[in-house]
This record gives sequence, structure tokens and C-alpha cells, in this order.
Amino acid sequence: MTHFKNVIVRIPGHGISEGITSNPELGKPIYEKALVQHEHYISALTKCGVKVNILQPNDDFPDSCFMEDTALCTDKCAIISRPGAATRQNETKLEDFRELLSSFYTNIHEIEAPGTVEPGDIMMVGDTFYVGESARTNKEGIKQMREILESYGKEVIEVPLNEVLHLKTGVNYIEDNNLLISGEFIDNPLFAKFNKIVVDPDEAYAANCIWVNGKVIVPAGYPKVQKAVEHLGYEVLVVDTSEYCKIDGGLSCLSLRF
Ligand code: CIR
Repeated sequence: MTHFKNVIVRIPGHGISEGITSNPELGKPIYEKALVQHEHYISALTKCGVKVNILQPNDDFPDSCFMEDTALCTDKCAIISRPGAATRQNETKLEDFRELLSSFYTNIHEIEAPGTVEPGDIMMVGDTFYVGESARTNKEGIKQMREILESYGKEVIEVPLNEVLHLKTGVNYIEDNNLLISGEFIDNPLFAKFNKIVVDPDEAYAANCIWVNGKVIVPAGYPKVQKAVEHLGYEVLVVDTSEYCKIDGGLSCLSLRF
């Protein structure tokens, strides 16, 4: 059974206002507000019984608070990614991140060029990893991911993506066979075996919730999803992520959980 002991987060820097976005009409994130929301995110994670390891802001990288995309952390190994977004590629080179990761893992692998992988495209279901092929994660990256994960007895299932940024923009496993699912993934036979909680288009952003040790963190402002998750019997913690939403970031993107 999945149990997380640690998470890694990075506090957003002033640069967050320049984060990559597919929705410029939502406006730029307000730094001060993003900081407060980040503190609430850390408090919610702490309530889930994990140790929150905090990296300091880095203003060279506007999207560097989205730690999820820098590595895949499993129970057996960590795999440092190679983001597909050019402005994010060197986030994985940051020394504080590498040093912290090395304090938890002796088995650390790395995706090599020309492979690209952003682990926002990777959904863990026990020992199975669903990997989205997206504008950020390419076939070569998936091939390398597969080789590494299979060497630890894990299974990799590739998922084509057409509309959303990352796989977990639209589909998230919250354990106990429960899957939050939206848009292009709803009818994908790869997900037929799950108990699907279909997220309506008007709450699509909230398909990205995170399960942490029996509790589920849900973004603020999505009552239908919140109710559906509560109905499944989970304790729900609500965190406002409005500033991250403006630059396509959700709850999962903000941490590495392992
Ligand atoms: C980006 O476009 O890379 C960031 N603005 C958002 C990253 C979201 N990360 C994730 O879904 N894992």
C-alpha cells in the first residue's frame, strides 16, 4: 500500500509572474498571494503526516515551484527528468535539488537527451506508471523511463495525449481504485478498470487533486469535485491554488511525494 514519508517543495520566487501559461487571459500570478497559498499547501501536506522538505526560491526559473516535473520519485529509485519546456530544462541541474534528492536516494537515474520527460505526465498506480506522451514528454523519454522502471520490476503504460498539458492535468489516481478523470481521458479504455469519478468541464482544473496518506487535497472553488471526493469517504483538505492555476499549475505539480 502506498505511504508517503516525504515531500519536496520549492517556494515560488518573484519570477512566478513570468511562468509559462496557455491561458494568458487569466492574468499573471500575484507573487504575494502565491506565497501565502504555498504556505497553506505546506500546512495541508504536514497534516497528512509527511515531512515537508523545503527548497528556497530560485528567480532564474519562473516555473521552478513546480517540483513535480523535475524528478520521478519511487519506492526504489529516483529518476531526474529532462523537461520538454526549454526554459525549464536546467531546473533539474540546481544543486540544492540534487543534494536534497541524494539525501533520500542512492539509486538516482537521469533522462538523457534527446529524451524529454516532465513527470506531470506520470501517474503512479502502485507498481504501474502511466506515462503520457505530450508536447513535453517525448517517445525517447518514455523509452528511457520504461527501461529504468522495468529494471525495478515496475510496469509502464503509455497514454497518448492530445489536448491537455500533462497527463495529470486530466487524470489523477487517489488510491483504492478511484480515479478522477476528465475530458479526453474519460473514454480511454486504458482507464476502464478504475472507479471513474468523472469531472465536469466546468471543474476540469480540479481533476488534479492529490492523495496523501488517506487524505485528499482538493483545490478551492470546485464544489462538485470536493463533494464527490468526500462521498468516497476521504478526509478532504482544501487549498486555494488560484495563482498557480493562472500558469497551468495544480496541486500535484507543486511537490514530489515519496
Ligand atoms: C509549465 O507550463 O511548465 C508550468 N507553467 C506548469 C507546470 C505544471 N506542472 C505539472 O502539471 N506537473
